[in-house]
Amino acid sequence: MAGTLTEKIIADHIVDGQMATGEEIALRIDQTLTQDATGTMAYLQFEALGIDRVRTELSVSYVDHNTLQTGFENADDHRYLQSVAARYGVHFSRPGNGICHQVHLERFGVPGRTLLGSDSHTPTGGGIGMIAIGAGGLDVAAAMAGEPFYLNMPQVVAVRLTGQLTGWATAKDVILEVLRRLTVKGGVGKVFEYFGPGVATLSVPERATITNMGAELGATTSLFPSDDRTRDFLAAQRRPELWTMLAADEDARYDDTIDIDLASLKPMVAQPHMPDEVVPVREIAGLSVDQVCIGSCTNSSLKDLMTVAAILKGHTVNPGTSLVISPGSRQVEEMLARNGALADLLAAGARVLEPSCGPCIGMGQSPSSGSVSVRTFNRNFKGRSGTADAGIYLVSPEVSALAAIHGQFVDAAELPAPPQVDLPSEFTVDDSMIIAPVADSTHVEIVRGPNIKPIPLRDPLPESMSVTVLLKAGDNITTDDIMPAGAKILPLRSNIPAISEHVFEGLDPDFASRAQASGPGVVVGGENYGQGSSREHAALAPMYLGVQAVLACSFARIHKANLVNFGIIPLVISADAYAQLEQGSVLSIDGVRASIERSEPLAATTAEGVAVKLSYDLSDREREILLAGGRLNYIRSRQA
Ligand code: MIC
Ligand code: SF4
Repeated sequence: MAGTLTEKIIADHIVDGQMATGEEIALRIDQTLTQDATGTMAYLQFEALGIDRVRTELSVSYVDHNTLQTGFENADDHRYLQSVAARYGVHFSRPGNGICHQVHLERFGVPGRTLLGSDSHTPTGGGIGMIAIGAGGLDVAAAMAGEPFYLNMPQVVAVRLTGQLTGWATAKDVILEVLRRLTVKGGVGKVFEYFGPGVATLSVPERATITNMGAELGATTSLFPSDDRTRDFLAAQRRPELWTMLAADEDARYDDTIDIDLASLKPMVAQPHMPDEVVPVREIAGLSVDQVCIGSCTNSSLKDLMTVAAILKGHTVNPGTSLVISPGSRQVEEMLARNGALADLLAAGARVLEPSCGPCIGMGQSPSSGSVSVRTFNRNFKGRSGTADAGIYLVSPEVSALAAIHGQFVDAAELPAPPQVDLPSEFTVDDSMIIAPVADSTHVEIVRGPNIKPIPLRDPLPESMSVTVLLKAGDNITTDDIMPAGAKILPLRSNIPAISEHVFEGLDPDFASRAQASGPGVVVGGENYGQGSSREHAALAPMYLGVQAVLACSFARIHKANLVNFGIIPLVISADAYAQLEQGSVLSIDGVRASIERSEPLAATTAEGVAVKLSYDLSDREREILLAGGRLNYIRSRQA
């Protein structure tokens, strides 16, 4: 039967279930990646599984998020990660070596393989023709232990690219255009497969920009075929033997098709505070810009930064604007240094940071009060930058370089085409900052600093519940809303009691104390609850505070899986029920266990006697996990 590329790679890896849309399937995972902000929990959970060595083809632990060391915590966590990697057979990419997704693409990605990463932008690997999926740390720990990854068979949407980008339009504008059309919830339950004659006009790093930011659609993943451009990329990275030609069959059937004529695209911008608030840059030309940040896993490749250097060459950054650049990897930075582009960036007045996530996750460089910050990143959620009242605008590196020079948004349509940069056919390959595991590692001692606290566990699901609505939130609540990040809170990622004090802090500073005072509770949300990152702390910390269930109109994929993993029931309510529930309402839910056992809907009754129907969309396996009180309990009970 003719197949999409997605179906072909899934068919190669499926170990359970049927490839029917919406059905739960289990996939064999070839590669995993973790980063430091989610990795400490992932490895603590891996340790709890009691396996002697990872069972994947390749597992890599990156340190790229928590790189500001304002106290001992992050440095201690890095030491833990390095030692636990050495102990269990995991490659360790040292701090300073770059952002996980950029480095993984350069050094480890292989067309046709599956990659599971404890970071929502893992689909970056789709740029090289992988099925690369973001998940919570516990799912990644289980994959390292050789367990399959479970997901619902997604719909496959074709994105047909024709024509060629012209002028100042870039790969970033392709994905901004998709976001403009589909919104931040338009991709839930879908894989976006790019094809058509326009594909060959895009290099692998450009493709990776598109698959990376496909995460903002809520998509399961996005991917490109593996073709001659992929072969060139792997050859430039001195890994030519890993290339294979991969594409969908000519007559593959897709669930939907989107057409994009690359030649028609103009520079776009996502305005505050959502990645789908997209308009042409022209519409806001002249708006004054206080800060420009270039980097992140979306736009920090050698081509991106060489283009920025070529645009900035001979200019000085506008006096009213601060320009910050964080290269994607040490490879990128070293090549910029050797070819002179770094000197051009410095001469123009750029503040160059180490290769890491940096300002993208609020790890430094928070903008000034009420300011406009223009970024090449992928998320502009309110407050994520560390400045609650700043407005974050997402654009291409080219548009951001113009903003840095002029101190305002510039409509590039009026300007001559941007400088074209020549990329070398061979990249500087030096893996000395990646520590490969050794064969006999049983003697390796794992180093744990005082910041690392045990993982809290939940009891098995109770028979009935009396719960208070702790918070009523709106649509598109992000995991940054639930569990904020930033330089002050991220160092607490391996300390659940401490980090839980910050749950929902930006929306409601009293949430944590109220939750602890009120006993068992629930959170009410609208559509697309939990969009954004993969951080399982957005489930673990609420669990620690006594949250038993989330009642929402719909859920984002990764967060829903994280809720189940930590024993919080993701319950679906109607818009009417949403309207009836208020903060402070007390609900009684009877027969919880029995109903979940029988796969029947639940009902809650308010103190006023109003009945609210609570449904759910959970596989048999997920129901068992909930009954056990979470996935760690579930795995342990099965092992016993
Ligand atoms: C993000 O971009 O929000 C992060 C930080 O990379 C997260 C992971 C995390 O919270 O550690 C993600 O995207 O999954
Ligand atoms: Fe890091 Fe930002 Fe990419 Fe998340 S989105 S992995 S914080 S660079």
